[in-house]
Amino acid sequence: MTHTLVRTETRGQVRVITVDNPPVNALSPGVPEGIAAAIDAVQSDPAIAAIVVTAAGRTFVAGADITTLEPLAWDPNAPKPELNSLLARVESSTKPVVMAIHGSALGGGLEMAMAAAYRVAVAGAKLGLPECALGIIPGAEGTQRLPRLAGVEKALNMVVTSRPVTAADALAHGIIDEIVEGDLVDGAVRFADRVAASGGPHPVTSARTDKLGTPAVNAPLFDAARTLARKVKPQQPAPLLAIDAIEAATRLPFAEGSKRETELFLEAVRTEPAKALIHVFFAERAVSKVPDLPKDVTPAPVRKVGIIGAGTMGGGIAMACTNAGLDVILQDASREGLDRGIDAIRRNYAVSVSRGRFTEEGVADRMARITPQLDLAGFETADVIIEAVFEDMALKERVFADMDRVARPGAVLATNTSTLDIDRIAAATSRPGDVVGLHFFSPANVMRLLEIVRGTGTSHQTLATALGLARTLNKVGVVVGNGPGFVGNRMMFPYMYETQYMVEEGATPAEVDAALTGFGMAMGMFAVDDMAGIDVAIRVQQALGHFSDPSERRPLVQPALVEAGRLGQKTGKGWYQYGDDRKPRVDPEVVALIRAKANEAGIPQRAFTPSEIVERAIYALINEGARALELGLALRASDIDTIYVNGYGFPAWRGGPLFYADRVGLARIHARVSEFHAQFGARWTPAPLLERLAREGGTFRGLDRQ
Ligand code: 3H9
Repeated sequence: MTHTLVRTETRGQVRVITVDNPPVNALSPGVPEGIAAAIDAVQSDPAIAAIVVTAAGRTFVAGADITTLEPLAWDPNAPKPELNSLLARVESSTKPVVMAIHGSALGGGLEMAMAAAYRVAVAGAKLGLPECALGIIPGAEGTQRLPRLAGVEKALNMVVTSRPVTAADALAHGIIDEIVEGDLVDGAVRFADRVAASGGPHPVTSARTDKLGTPAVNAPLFDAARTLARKVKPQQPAPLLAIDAIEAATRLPFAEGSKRETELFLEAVRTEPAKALIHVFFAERAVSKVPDLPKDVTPAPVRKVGIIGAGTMGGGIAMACTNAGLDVILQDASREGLDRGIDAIRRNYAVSVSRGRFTEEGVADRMARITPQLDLAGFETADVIIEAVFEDMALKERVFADMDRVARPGAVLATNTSTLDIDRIAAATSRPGDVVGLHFFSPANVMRLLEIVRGTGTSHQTLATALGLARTLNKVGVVVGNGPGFVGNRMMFPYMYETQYMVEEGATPAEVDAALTGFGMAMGMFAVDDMAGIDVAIRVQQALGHFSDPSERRPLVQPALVEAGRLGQKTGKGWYQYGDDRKPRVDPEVVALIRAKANEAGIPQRAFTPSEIVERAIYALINEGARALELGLALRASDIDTIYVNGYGFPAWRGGPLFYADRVGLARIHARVSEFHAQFGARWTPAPLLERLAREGGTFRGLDRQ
């Protein structure tokens, strides 16, 4: 039986058109045609006075179908999804059309809704034009209709930030006409009856000009929007192109403005950031698909989480859980540790309240759902227990033996280790099937990445529940294998060492960091090292067994900084010095220390260009990523991209390290890695997978699609 994408029913004198294209009612082929046909069907039907368009399932139409937009990014001859004729039908309907919105009306979904005479929504609905987050611009007349409904300033803000607005905000700005209490379709039909009875005339969005302002009023708005776009999304053309399209709405008649929008849309979709951001969109959604996980294994419900260890990680995880509405038992063996942990949580929440992110009541509710305690009483009621104690195998083994003793059968037993062997930890229990790694990233309540480490014995059920928990916590859970450093840290260390070697060869930390942030990294490597703690980095590299071969080159300055008590931000000094504002400042003492160490070791000094810095740092990351992929530590190349974009500040608009490598060209990357290999020796041995793909003219993306 074929699925009907668009169905209709009649309620009194109202024809209700329901889009039913799970999961998010995207405007996939067949949907626009179905809606248009359903509208056409009643144009001359005297029994129908109005039309309601709504959607089945969890959301209104969440946009054009991105799978049909992706080919456009890669192939200039691919056809643009055609939505304009649907919009014309909606707008020119002889019967007033009321769009009934729940869930999200995004992109093409909102664009279709804005073509109607009226829009109503439930209070929880979200409305937005998030196209710039995909590196494109609204391409179905959204840049022309939104300023007509909401005014230029609001339209600019919504499009440049890509952030959806609430129904209340949409009502206040004229984007919707009413918020419906109770059943949405009932309310929409009542609204439709009312407007039909009024006899019209009904509003025609494209004909409106009352909110389009004047050139004098608009000029500073466009200036401000362009400044904001350059600041928040430097190196991305889409926001600026979207602003141009909105400006066209204010200067040109509707039809010409729409034509200009199409030109700008096609320009945006063919850029590198569009390719990369669309890749990232699908990559983030692919992570939940684990090929060998049977479909009938579904996540067990998680309501209560026990956390062992109230340090920075334990506290952050507790906040992530309570923010998601879960109950938390937070245990620490020492009264002092527990008090410090709870204090830190309180302080963090106070900052959130002062920034208006949470209300006092919201925080009180969150705190009330955290039970601090010194023992494991009540842990038998937890669905998941997460260990977040010091990175010490003997200690973790003891903690897991305790967890095994108290946990109810079937509870997930998780470790937050970033370095240790999950199988050894699991062996301390009588139920290795229930054990999994949940590697949160600091601060755990903020960072979206969660590495889900699958041990040899981890059961399908445990894995499914871990993936479900990641979703509950609004995190991107990526399943990785149990190898030293898993995927993220395994790749980060070669990258970090290379930045330090360049500094020893004549660059400065500030030069290296500037080159990396210029490339688009959220932070430079030295600033990251200072933030995480230089002593911590050294402990992790020891735990990973790096430099066990005494003939290997090893960083010289990092240990000297630790010896000098320069541990990073926490001591006010590390690779940089820090004032109260926690901003890194160049410290001549460190530069002198670096030169002294290099001199002692007889390392010749020279100048570096930013592009050389980027190549040495980022290609080290790519080469190790290829190795991790080949070893099966990641399920797909795009999982590695997802890890780096969500956990390590890699620019999403470059798609992640392996996507970026594809775009540079693997032959070129391989050639450069081989040069570094000849120059620097074994640490630059090209990964066999990189070598093979370069030879065969393949790509990481192609590998994922096989
Ligand atoms: C646009 O409209 C362009 C127009 O201006 C111009 C055209 C000419 N298309 O996120 P989830 C899939 S651009 C195709 O996990 P949630 C997604 O891949 C579009 N597929 O759900 C996933 O598939 P799978 C502007 C889509 O409940 C599944 O749906 N719109 C689309 O956490 C579930 O997704 C946007 O940018 C799509 N548009 O969140 C909105 N959307 O199950 C993008 C989703 O196989 N979407 N899928 O992995 C979202 O932000 C979220 O999906 C949403 C639901 C908030 C709606």
